[in-house]
Amino acid sequence: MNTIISDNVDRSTRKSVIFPTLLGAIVILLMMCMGTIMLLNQGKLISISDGFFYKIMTLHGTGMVGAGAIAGSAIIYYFVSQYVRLSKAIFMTNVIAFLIGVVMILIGIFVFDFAAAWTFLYPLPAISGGMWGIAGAFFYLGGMTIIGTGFLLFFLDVGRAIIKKYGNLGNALGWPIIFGGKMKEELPPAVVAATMVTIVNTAALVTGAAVLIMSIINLFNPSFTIDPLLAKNLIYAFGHIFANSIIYMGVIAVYEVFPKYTGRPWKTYGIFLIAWNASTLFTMIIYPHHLLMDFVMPKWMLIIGQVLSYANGLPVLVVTGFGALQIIYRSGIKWDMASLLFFGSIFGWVLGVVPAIVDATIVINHVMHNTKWVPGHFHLYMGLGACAMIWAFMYYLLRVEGIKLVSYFDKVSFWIYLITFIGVAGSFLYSGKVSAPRRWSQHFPEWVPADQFGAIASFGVIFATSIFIIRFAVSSRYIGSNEEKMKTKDQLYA
Ligand code: HEM
Ligand SMILES: [Cu+2]
Repeated sequence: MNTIISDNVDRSTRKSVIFPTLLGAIVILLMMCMGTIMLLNQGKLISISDGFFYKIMTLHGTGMVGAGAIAGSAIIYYFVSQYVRLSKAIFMTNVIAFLIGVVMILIGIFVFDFAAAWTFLYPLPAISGGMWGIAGAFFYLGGMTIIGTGFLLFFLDVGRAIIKKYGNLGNALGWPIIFGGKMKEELPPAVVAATMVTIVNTAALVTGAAVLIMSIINLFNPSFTIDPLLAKNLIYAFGHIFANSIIYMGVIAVYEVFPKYTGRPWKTYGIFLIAWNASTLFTMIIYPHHLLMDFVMPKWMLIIGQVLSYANGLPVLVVTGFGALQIIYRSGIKWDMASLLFFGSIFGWVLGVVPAIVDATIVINHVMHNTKWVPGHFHLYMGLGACAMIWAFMYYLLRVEGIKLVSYFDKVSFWIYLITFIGVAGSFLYSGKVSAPRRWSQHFPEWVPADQFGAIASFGVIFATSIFIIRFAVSSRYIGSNEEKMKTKDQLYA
């Protein structure tokens, strides 16, 4: 059987998403290698200096989130362009800013030894105890500022385009429908999700820019100081929101693609819209769950942080999970790489939310928060959720061009990815359970077996990811090509 999958995206848009998607994917793969080096070191299978561990930890944390977001911006640009007019120039400006920022960050880390982690917690960048100088901190913080500015431009443009068509962001979040009215324009789920991401990320990026710039000024003029608690609040508001938004960017693709595979529409209805509105608000106000250990924080903020964390992603997760099941159930869906990966990504997202909810409980958090339990839960939903959505998007881009992808190799890679990623994240959760702290380059002997297990599993993740990327890279030259080439494509994987 051969279902024809197609969409209304024009050729120029198709072509322009190839580079950022591939760039994001390759950076993720390289960062996975950094992760493996860290695990091998924690597992005493290799030995690197502590300084080097913290450098690659800084790079891994920063790089993963940045790369996920740049690929996410391609997903937004690709699908949302069908409904509103986005600026290609601004989309590409963001990609260029990203590249410049990455180079600066690499210089900061590898030339000038910056290793304060992605959290760049004030005043650590300026006071490193001789580990790195002002130059390292400047290149790192400056690179982050440039990347953030690029993303801010991109989201401002998405917001502008949405407002132009829908009048205001409230309409694009479906308020008229929620309050029982009707809308003139059709409101596809992709636009609702893009609006949510635009709102939360604009807030995140402005917050991030503020604290980055204050930190940079502090580097050169130490008499200019910031309240450290305020700085921490700003940093975590920025980091929590921006990292979380990646999955909501990926979900846009889920909403667009399943209807094509099943021939059933994904509609926006009251509860769906309420869920997205709730997650918009929650995502922005629950970041204090990162500060539960800061006893000087106002208690009400911590309570909001805890209580709403339970509910944070849940509304969107529920409507997305149920929506997907409803659409797929008895639809005769054809399982190819794109549909498998999209379905797997929802599964991974659900799986990752469970340990997150456990951690968001204050009593448990006091015990668990600085353990590897925390990276454990976010590796589950970032790796199996957000990244799987990116891999799915790559396969979808090929599929929609009619490139046949029935290779056994790809499907085996899917299962390897799923199982070994559960292995990596599971090893983190287990380490957390046996009280291994997070961010320790050296582990006690009791913790070592789990690290070794995770390290071995990570080779499977790297292998499978390489297959996904090679497949996309090799076939991507056919994306946006003309009819004639399409014919040769059919022969390619027939
Ligand atoms: C093969 C896959 C991966 C491996 C082996 C890996 C390994 C690691 C290790 C060993 C750590 C340090 C844990 C500790 O605190 O002791 C870490 C931290 C982290 N990883 Fe991964 N990782 C992988 C994939 C990912 C993915 C897909 C993402 C996100 C898209 C990600 C994001 C992060 C972040 C944000 C941190 C926190 C860094 C920090 O604490 O400053 N990782 N990873
Ligand atoms: Cu958070």
